[in-house]
Amino acid sequence: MSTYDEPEPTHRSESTSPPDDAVQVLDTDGTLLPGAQRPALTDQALLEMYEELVLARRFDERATGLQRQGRIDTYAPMRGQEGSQVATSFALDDEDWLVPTYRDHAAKHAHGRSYEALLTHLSGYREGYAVPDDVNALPEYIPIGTQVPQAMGLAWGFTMQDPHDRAVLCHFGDGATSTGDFHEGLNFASVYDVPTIFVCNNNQWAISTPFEAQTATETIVEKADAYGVEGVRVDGTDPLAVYAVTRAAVEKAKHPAEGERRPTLIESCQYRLGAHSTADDPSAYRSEDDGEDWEDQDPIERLERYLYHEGILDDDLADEIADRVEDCLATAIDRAEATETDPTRMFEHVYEEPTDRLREQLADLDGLRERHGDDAFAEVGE
Ligand SMILES: Cc1ncc(C[n+]2csc(CCOP(=O)(O)OP(=O)(O)O)c2C)c(N)n1
Repeated sequence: MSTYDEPEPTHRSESTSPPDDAVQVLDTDGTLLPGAQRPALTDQALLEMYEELVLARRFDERATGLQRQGRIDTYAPMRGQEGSQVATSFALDDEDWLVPTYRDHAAKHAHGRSYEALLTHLSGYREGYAVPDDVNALPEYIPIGTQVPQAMGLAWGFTMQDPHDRAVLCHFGDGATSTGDFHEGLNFASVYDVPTIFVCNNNQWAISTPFEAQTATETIVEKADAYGVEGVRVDGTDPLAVYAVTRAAVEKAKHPAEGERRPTLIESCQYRLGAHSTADDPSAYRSEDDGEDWEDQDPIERLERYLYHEGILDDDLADEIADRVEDCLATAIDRAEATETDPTRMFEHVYEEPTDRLREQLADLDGLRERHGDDAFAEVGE
């Protein structure tokens, strides 16, 4: 006999927006909040951040469309989360490393990956997963939480090199904080004082599991205390606030003051406005009014209003940016779709020396290609 009662499914998360204790710089109307300061970003840098956000939103729309047409594989949308992604990458220096998840398209692009490369890997081409020589970003992680100790290990490795002033920033979701990897990564980083910035993009849902069912604590950030690292809770829909707290964490990771610990845990509070992925139907597990208090928290509109208030952006410039964004994405899609590769490359780099099994599979594929020609494979893909 079971003594365990299945919990009733929760159809509404209890999140409110913005949380009272989260760091904010901008009000939703785009004005600076009392006592808040504009971070040390030039007008030009702010415009670049804005363009990056507009690009991210359009990439999301275009990628969703491409997936619906069968032109790319399953896609994880980021609507509502772009502000946090772009701002954390803006806070990194080029030599710092980004360790992203499957939802961090904008974070990767803002740290230097091209949208063409991102589309290439979303189309299944191995080339899109390669870590380029000139961009310090790892490919996306699909297993939840595994990147946390790995990012920490990368950062720990840097401390053993000379010079070692490089930080590693690692993204993960609220669901990842329920994995052992999250706790091991934080603990190790703290004990060995490793230059890592752990960013939990708390979008309130881990597919159908709401935040309240994920943890019995009120917040994620309070877990930082258990590991003796600094914890900061920030409004993830306020790009300037996210930039400010992340930049401070990056500085501390690389140049800690006397007695200061290098790692930081940032809880970036936001809401997943769309589906978990293009294979998900959120109406199956969350009510229509869930997250409605997040709806006027659009990170792009928030920064846009600020830039208009400050006279940094006007309609002409906004139109110019919108046109540039369309051109950039059209070119990225054309180039990604023109990718050609040899399918046998999927057998390379699995092991240093291919196993007998892999050799057999490669020989099978060669045989099929000889008998049927490559066009037969293209037809299967259509
Ligand atoms: C180790 C592991 N367990 C389960 C899954 C299946 N899975 C894919 S996404 C997901 C939810 C992740 O939620 P969260 O960490 O909050 O990130 P989000 O997708 O909301 O950004 C799960 C359980 C997985 N990918 N890896």
